[in-house]
Amino acid sequence: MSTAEALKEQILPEVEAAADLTALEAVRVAALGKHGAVTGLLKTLGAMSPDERQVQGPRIHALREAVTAALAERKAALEAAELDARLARERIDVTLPVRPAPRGSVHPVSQVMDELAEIFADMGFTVSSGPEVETDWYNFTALNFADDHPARAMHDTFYLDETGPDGGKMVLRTHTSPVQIRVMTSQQPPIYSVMPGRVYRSDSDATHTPMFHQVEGLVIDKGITLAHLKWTLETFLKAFFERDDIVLRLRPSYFPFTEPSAEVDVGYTIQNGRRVLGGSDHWMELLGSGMVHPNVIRNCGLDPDEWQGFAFGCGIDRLAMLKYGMDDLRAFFDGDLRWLRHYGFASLDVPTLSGGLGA
Ligand code: 2U9
Repeated sequence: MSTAEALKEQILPEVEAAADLTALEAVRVAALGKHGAVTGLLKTLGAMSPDERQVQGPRIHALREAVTAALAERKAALEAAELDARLARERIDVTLPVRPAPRGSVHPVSQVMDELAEIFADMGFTVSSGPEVETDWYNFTALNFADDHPARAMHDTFYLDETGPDGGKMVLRTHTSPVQIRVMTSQQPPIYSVMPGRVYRSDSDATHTPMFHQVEGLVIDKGITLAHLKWTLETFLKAFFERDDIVLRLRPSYFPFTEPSAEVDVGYTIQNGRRVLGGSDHWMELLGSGMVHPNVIRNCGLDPDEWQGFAFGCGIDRLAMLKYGMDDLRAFFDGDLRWLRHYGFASLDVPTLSGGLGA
């Protein structure tokens, strides 16, 4: 057997046995490197006689090609195996949830705010918001509360020590009505907007908390009447309580900012000892409302002979209690996780009219 054949029988099994790319590189250097066995054999060609070179030349070159080919084949196999191992190691199961299911839940007040915003948005209303610390002017004066008017005492107001930018008193807003003033003084009518938010009154018992949530609505347009007000409230309440048999009754009332003013009662029936909204066997007071007082329209720089409107206000906490059957207002603000887990809503349940609000 020639030296070339002997080397081939030695090197090819070494190539095959190389377990990884580092071992294979060592085999390559030992065979084809500067001082490798095959390289050494190639160097012997120069010292051979022409006849001998004619015989040994093809053998030695064939050896080099066989070793080179075997090295390339083994390298490709090892690289493919390494890639497979890496893919297996770094495999991601895209069907697994990205994070554990959320443990928090949406508070019923937030849920009701989302629901009513959806309903009014479907009716063409925008949603407006404003500051919770207000000046006396926005909270009272612009709304036609005279300085010495007893109606100011109707709201148990939290006054701040600081004075406002206009030099007047600052208050924690007692209703969301100052947002309507801000909207009317910054936007051109027609205005169709609802204002949900926190309000503050110094009052605390089973049915009152010092902070509670209100939604008020405002329409300013031409030719607006009480009929538009009643239709709007009926349409909203039917969608909100998901019942077509909601009946409303307007009773005369008094608010400084509306004239005429009306308390709005909603009819209910008793079923299995529980109050169920709908029908007109019994009545409960649910909202306050009225036609926006001409003085308020004037205070906002508009001509009351040109623009009329209606407004309404309602406690959001009360809406939530009625819809979801909760009986103690104070539980809303206790932060009791058991209560929240029972009454809370899944964070991804976005309420829509088309998707079903109660879903
Ligand atoms: C402007 C003009 C008129 C908003 C209104 C009521 C009647 C009302 C109470 C219901 C229960 C508040 O949460 S509650 O205590 N609200 O009775 N609110 S009309 O009238 C406005 C508001 C702004 C510029």
